[in-house]
This record gives sequence, C-alpha cells and structure tokens, in this order.
Amino acid sequence: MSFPADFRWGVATASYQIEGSPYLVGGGHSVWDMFCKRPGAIHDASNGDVACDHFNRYREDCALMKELGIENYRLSLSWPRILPTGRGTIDQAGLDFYDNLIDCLLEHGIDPHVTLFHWDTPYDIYLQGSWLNADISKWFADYTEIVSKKLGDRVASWMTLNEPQVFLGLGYETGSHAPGDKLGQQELLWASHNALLAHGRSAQVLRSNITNGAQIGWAPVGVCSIPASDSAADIEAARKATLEMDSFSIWSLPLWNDPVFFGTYPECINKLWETSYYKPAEGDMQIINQVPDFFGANIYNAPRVRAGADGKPEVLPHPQGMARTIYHWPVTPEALYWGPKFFYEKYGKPIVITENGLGLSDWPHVDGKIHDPQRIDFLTRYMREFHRAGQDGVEIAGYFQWSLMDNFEWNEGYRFRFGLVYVDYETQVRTPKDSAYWYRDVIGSNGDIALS
Ligand code: IFM
Repeated sequence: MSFPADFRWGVATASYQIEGSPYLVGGGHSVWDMFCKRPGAIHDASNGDVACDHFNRYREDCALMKELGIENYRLSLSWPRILPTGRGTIDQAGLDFYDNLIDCLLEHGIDPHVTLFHWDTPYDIYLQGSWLNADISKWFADYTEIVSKKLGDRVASWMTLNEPQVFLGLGYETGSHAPGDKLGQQELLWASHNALLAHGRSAQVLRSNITNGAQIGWAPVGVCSIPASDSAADIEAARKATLEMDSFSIWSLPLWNDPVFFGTYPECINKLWETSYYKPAEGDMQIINQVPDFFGANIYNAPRVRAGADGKPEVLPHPQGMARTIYHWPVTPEALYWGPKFFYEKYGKPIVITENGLGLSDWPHVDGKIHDPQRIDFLTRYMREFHRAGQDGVEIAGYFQWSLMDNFEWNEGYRFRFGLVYVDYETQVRTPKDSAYWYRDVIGSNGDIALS
C-alpha cells in the first residue's frame, strides 16, 4: 500500500537561513543579525547577511524546485523584512518580495506553505521586551493581518510559529541562540504563554482573512519517545513520556499542544502559575485554543524509554557507536512511527511532518557530483516508519524534508549541510545532490521508491 493519494511531499526552508538579511536592503535588523555580531556566538563567525542569496535568486530557485519535481514548498516570512521595526511602517519592497515569490512558486506549479515566524524577531521588538512583553502577541497579530491580507488568497497552508521550544529554549534558557539570554523558569513560562497567545491571535486573524480555504497549523518540535521494547509496559512508558508532563520543561510537547488543542495547561503548569509573578489574563486560554487543522511536528530523533522500576518512564542511553548525524543526533527512524502514533491518539488531527532530515558534511566528489548515500538511507528509513504509522491507522497527510538547500545552520554557521541541493557559498552555484534526484523519484512515485 502506498502513501495516501493526496499526501503532500515537500521541502522546507526559513527566511534568515537562506534569504540574505533584510537590513541590507531597507528592512530591519532581527535578533539574529545582532547575535551573529557577538564574538564566539557562531561557530565559524559567519552570519545570514548573504546566506544563499535567495532574495535575489528566488526565480532560479523556483525553477530548480520545479526541475526537482517539488510540489510543496514550506518557506518562512521574515517579520523585519516586512515591518522593519516589527510594527508600524511597512517596507513595501519587503512585502512585494513575498508577493512575487508566492506568484513565482505558483507559476512553477509549486504550492506555498508559509510559516509566519521562524525565529527572526525584529530587533526593535526585542528592545521592547520581546516574548516577555504581554503585547507581543498583539504585534504579531498585526503583522499577520498585513501578510494574510496580501497573500491570503494564494497560500496552501499557514503555520504560525516554528519550534517555540527552540527559540525560547536555546534563545532564552541556554543562550546559545539569539538573542542569547538566560532567563529563569518563571520568565520562560511567561514567554511561552506569550508565544502561545501569538499563535492564538495570529490563527484568529488568518481564519478571518484567508479566502482560499487554506489550512492553519503550527510547527513545534515533535518531542516524542520510542519504547525500548514491544512490551506493553515499555510502550505505555513511551506514551507517558511523550504525552504527559509532571514538571516544567520548555521542550515538553504538552506544554505547547495542550493549550492550543484543549485550551488548558497540564496540571503541573497550572500549579506554577499559582506562585508565579506573571499571571495569564482572563480569556487568554480561549484565545490560545485555536485548534490547528493538522498536527505539525518537526521530528529528527527521539530517546528510547522503558518502564522503570517505579513504573515511571526511564530514558535509556543509546548503544555505543550507533549511527549519528554530523550534529551527533542519533538516527532513530522509529521516531516517525511512535511520535505520529501517540500524537494522533491524543490530538486526533492528520499528521504533517513539517521538518525531517539530517546534517552531513557533503562535498563535490571527483566526478563533480555530490553523492550523499547516508541522506538517502536516512530519509528512506524515516519515511518507511511514517508510512507504517499510516498503515496502523494514523492519518498521515504530509512530509516536508529539511531542507531544500544547504543553509545557515544558526550557531553552527555553514559547517553542517542539511540540503538536498549543495550550495557553493563562494559562487552561489546550486548543485542537486544524489538525494535530490532520489527525492524527485519519491515524489513522482508517491513514496513507492522509498518503500521498495
Ligand atoms: O535548521 C533547523 C531549522 O531552522 C529548525 N529545525 C531544525 C533544523 C536543523 O537543525
């Protein structure tokens, strides 16, 4: 049995990682522009000033996607490209860029899937408290109003926020991502609440402005666990570790999806509010409770858990020498079976893998081609597991490979390559890797190539 007939195969990118920075062409600075200037913040001291120069080369990139058989493209909009200071005056050239890009995609037969926020917070918003300022969700809704009025007739699906766990966990807890802050638990929880409100208000605006029946969702990290064995006890332990939380962690999925899908926080979070300096306002939970049309999840790997002696889930170490990507992330294809299975049980919406892929150190071989068998093997294994979830009754609706092309990998700079297309950053020449041609055949066969 194949993937569903209407399954969406796509690729994903993000504005700061590929476009080139808006502040150099009349837009505003983002927190990433400022963070990259800090000595030691980025592994190779690079930045997103030019990145893949997609801002100037988007026509060429659309043509390349078409050549590679890509039918769905998940891009993100840069908030400071459209509103240089985050609110108020629009930079028309910035908005026109996305208007033209969407048209160009459609001309090439590619459906656009738009993420409103993939981490490039306008720097002026940061100066006003950013995710700690209770007004940020209103500013985000205003920004949504502008872009959805302009693009709301042509986008196939919208995602409000990408990976809130990461932009808050790494940006505000460990400080390894922009803006490089290290906040305490109460502030982190407050920032999370404001991010949830941003999702809610933005989804409300989208629902009233889109005119083409587009779907609305979001793309948190699909944090999940894999049972260490087939025993009922281990499966239950993995289910619990995925779907429940008993203490605060910015990474935990129920912190994010329970409020959005059910309008309630997990019990342990409600307890924290009782003693918190910050308090949600009356009506906030109704605003947050904008149920997505699909369950978006970015999944790369997952820990293995078993039922511990006290019945609680216990994380097992991965075996010595197991397959790992260049990030040292473990290769755990079963994450695409168990994650979707558990999510579907609890949240009941069709699952879209909004990101999945791996970073490698690819280079052009002596024959001039870029051979990346590990990527093909990795993607095959993950796709098979996602398909298996579908066979077991989970509604599987789409899969977006991360990423279309090599790009700026945040604090790691350009050293990790996630693309199906190799980018020579000196010349900006794009060369499809073996995996790009293989993925073209995956799409063309609706996944059969990956299953056989
Ligand atoms: O490059 C990132 C992307 O921006 C968000 N998800 C994970 C990818 C790989 O680290």
